[in-house]
Amino acid sequence: MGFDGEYGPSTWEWVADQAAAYEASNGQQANTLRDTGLPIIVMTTVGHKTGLVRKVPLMKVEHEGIYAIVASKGGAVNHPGWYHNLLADPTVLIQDGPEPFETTVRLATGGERAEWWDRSVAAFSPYAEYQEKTDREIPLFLTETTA
Ligand code: F42
Repeated sequence: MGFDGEYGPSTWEWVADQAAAYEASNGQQANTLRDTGLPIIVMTTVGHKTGLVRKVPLMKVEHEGIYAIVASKGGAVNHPGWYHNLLADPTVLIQDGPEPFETTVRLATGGERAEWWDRSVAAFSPYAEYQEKTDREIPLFLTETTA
């Protein structure tokens, strides 16, 4: 199926709406988190149970061409569904502007995770509150360097 399979919109309407508006405008609109002015990206994964194409807006945390993908889900008790998709298949599309690019992601651990967690909180301070809210360690993936 891959990324050209059937699209499965988020069950959170505001999220599905943001992904749709971002894509329809080539990243020119709906590219911040509500009125915070903070930039977002859109990640595309393939549902590991359904095979559906899933589009996931995320806060933009980028450094030297590498993006952090923070599975915060607002500090929810469980990881977001897309976390399991990434474990099953680390190949994703990342859209940060007009054109998505394909890359793979890997879980960050140890010192590298700590460095990127600080970078993520600097970009979006609520991540720190989310981590306070939940006992799970919020997973942080990194994209491989873009080719
Ligand atoms: N979420 C974050 O975790 N981090 C962020 O930085 C972030 C920023 C952000 C900015 C703007 C915005 O609009 C949303 C933002 N979100 C952020 C929310 C994010 O886009 C996701 O909505 C959120 O992380 C929850 O992801 P989720 O995959 O749990 O989505 C739920 C709501 C959902 O749609 N679930 C689907 C459903 O039908 O219930 C299934 C999704 C899925 O991928 N299912 C898999 C499949 O096979 O199809 C199976 C997954 C499994 O559980 O095994």
